[in-house]
Amino acid sequence: MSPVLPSASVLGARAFAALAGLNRFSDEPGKLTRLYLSPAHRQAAEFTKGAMEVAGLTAFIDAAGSVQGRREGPRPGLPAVVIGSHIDTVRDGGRYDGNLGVIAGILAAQAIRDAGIVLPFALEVVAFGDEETVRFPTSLSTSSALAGHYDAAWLDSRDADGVVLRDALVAFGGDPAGIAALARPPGAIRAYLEVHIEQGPVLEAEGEAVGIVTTINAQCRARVRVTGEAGHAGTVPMALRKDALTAAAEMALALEAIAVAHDQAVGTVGVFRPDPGATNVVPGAVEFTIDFRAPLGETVTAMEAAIRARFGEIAARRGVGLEIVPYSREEATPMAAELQEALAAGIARTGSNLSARRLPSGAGHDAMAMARICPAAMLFVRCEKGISHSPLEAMSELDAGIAVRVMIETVLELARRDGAAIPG
Ligand code: HGY
Ligand code: MN
Ligand code: MN
Repeated sequence: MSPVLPSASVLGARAFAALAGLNRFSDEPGKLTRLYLSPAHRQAAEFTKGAMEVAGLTAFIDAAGSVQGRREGPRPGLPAVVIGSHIDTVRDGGRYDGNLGVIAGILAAQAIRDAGIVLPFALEVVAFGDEETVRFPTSLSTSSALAGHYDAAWLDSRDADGVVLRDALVAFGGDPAGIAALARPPGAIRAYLEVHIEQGPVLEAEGEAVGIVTTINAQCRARVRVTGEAGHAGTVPMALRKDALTAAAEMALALEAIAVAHDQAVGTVGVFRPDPGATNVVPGAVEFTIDFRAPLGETVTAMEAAIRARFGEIAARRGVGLEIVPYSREEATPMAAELQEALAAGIARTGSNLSARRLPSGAGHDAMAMARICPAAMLFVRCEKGISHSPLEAMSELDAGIAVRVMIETVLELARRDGAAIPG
């Protein structure tokens, strides 16, 4: 007899109820801002640990601040299928980016346990804590810890208030010295799966609830510092100014032009901090960030060369200093073909009206870090107008339930492929 599994509508209601609980925790009242190692992150991690335990997982908050939950297979220590995503958010972010994937994993684990299904592997759910890389200049640091690619220099990085990551981690209850031990040995993870809103318009435009990610675009992020000469806004003649802000503004427009000129590329200046930031002072310095991406790694490399050339020319012409410090570089990451097929089978078992639409991801994900040590794949879920990294991020309860059900069916598909006798 086929396993008794909850319907997509039941799973959707459970998902939205759990998200309502999780999204109570924010560092900014009235907005959803949950930065890595913040008080809200700690509260969210505790909530997530509790939800994992209710789902039958043995859970703990690890040395880097991720929440890990695990249920053993027929005997302890077997390789695991890991379902993961992140519970940190951008500032004033959406309710579903990352959070949905963690809740989906927990609900899938719970439904498989409730159906009395014995999987031929361990099942894990992981809630990473530093996917957005908003607070510290790191790059997927908590999933990199599991992948054995944690850069120890990240521990000495500082946030905008000068707080050192190492100190914030200790205050959070983490353990800098315990991070290296989080690295999983080769073969310990059979597959990494992630559910995530698409954060783009394709699925909605095509009337598809879910889709399968083929590859994740390459990306690079850097901090840029422009140094000119502060001066009195009323007395320094225009011809004598070394205005750091107008130089930085010209560089921001140059980044935009470089992105437009490269195939399917994007370029963004998201942080822009003039110093001293006073109405009547010619800015002496500006710190800003650049984020540029493209489907191919070589395109990102070409963009970086163009950025250095154009920014250097602008700085020389305007007589200002320039420092470009890259802090995050992720290569284009293809998703495992075997797992894409398992997701397609999971979609087919979930609903005949669903299709296995393939599409690339312009957004970065923890799956990029996990793909370094195991096969990884992602299920995209439709979101309204493709809006994300915004409080306007929205999706339907039923689509959330469909995604959870697809994740359940995909895990069962992998179990069957590994020899488990699961009817259906
Ligand atoms: O920026 C990104 O691509 C991801 O949302 N952190
Ligand atoms: Mn995300
Ligand atoms: Mn995001």
